Amino acid sequence: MSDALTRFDEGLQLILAELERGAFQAATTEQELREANARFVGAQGSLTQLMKLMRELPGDARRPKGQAANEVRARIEQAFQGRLASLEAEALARDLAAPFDVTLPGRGVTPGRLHPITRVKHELLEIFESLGFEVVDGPEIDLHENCFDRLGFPPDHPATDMQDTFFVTHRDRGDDVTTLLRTHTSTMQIREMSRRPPPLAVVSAGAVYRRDDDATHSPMFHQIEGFLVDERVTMADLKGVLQRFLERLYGGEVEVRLRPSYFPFVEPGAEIDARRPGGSWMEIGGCGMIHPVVFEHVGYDPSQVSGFAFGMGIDRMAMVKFGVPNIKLLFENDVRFLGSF
Ligand code: FA5
Repeated sequence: MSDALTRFDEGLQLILAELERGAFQAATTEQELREANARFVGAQGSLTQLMKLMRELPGDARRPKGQAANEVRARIEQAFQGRLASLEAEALARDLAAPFDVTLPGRGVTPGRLHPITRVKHELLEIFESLGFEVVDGPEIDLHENCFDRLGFPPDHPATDMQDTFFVTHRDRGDDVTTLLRTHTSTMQIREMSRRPPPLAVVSAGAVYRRDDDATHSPMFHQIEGFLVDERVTMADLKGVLQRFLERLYGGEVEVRLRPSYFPFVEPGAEIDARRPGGSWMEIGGCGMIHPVVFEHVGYDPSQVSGFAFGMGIDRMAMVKFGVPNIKLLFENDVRFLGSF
């Protein structure tokens, strides 16, 4: 018998003996078990080393010895898998047997919720709905005509200046039409009145955009617009609706003051101020009787119909309601802040 053959046989016997002696049973962790396995079949393992002797075996012995080695390899694998399964079972049994403290605080799920602006917006819309107004929605990108021209803004009005408006496309740049991010929700007056005949009572809320930026002005903010058109509508109707609206919003007595002001699309026009008992006057938005020129631009007969319109800032109302000092806090999306409402 060749020397290599003897060493090969003895090597296999040694490995089998080690297995018999419980080479894997001694391992008490998966890490130890894997180390023990590597001592047989790892790169430097005893079986791996033994296989290198194959080349030196006599030709007719290679096949049976290769088979014998493969059987040993299979036994190693079987013993390894067996011990791995029992280690896992032991770990599970330990976990289940460990005392379980039902008084430990649970891992809470944090539910999402609507943004404070969205909540105030819904509240405002619901109040107007209860007063008989229909709720509609409109686009934030609109035509220059709907935002300015058809509302009676003269072509050189400062609000149409690049200073105040974000333009999307511009005739001056060679585009077909001038489109912009709406600077107010009054676009909805033109859109809705052009679509259908009077009478109508409509309210619409959403985001508007201006080149404004300080503690009480954000480049993106929210407005709610309302308008009512019928025969013989008066300023008294306007004030009555605003009065009712504010009483419901603040849940009690509110004084409403209309302070003369100018907007191209109303005549007369006014700022809306409100005051709760003992409080100070707060400016809420603008309002007025819809200008005859607006009626002409939407195809209504100004001698037949009259109407009122109002537009209010939602963010300012939310700031007052929630005591938020800076409008930017509302839009920074910091959940530590938003989660506190
Ligand atoms: C208008 O936008 C008119 N469209 C309102 C109107 C409608 C008048 C219908 C007459 C008839 P004004 O620019 O004042 O008006 O804005 C209305 C309200 O939006 C303001 O009172 C204020 O509360 C809010 N607002 C205006 N600019 C900002 C801003 N940058 N950030 C937050 N709120 C703003």
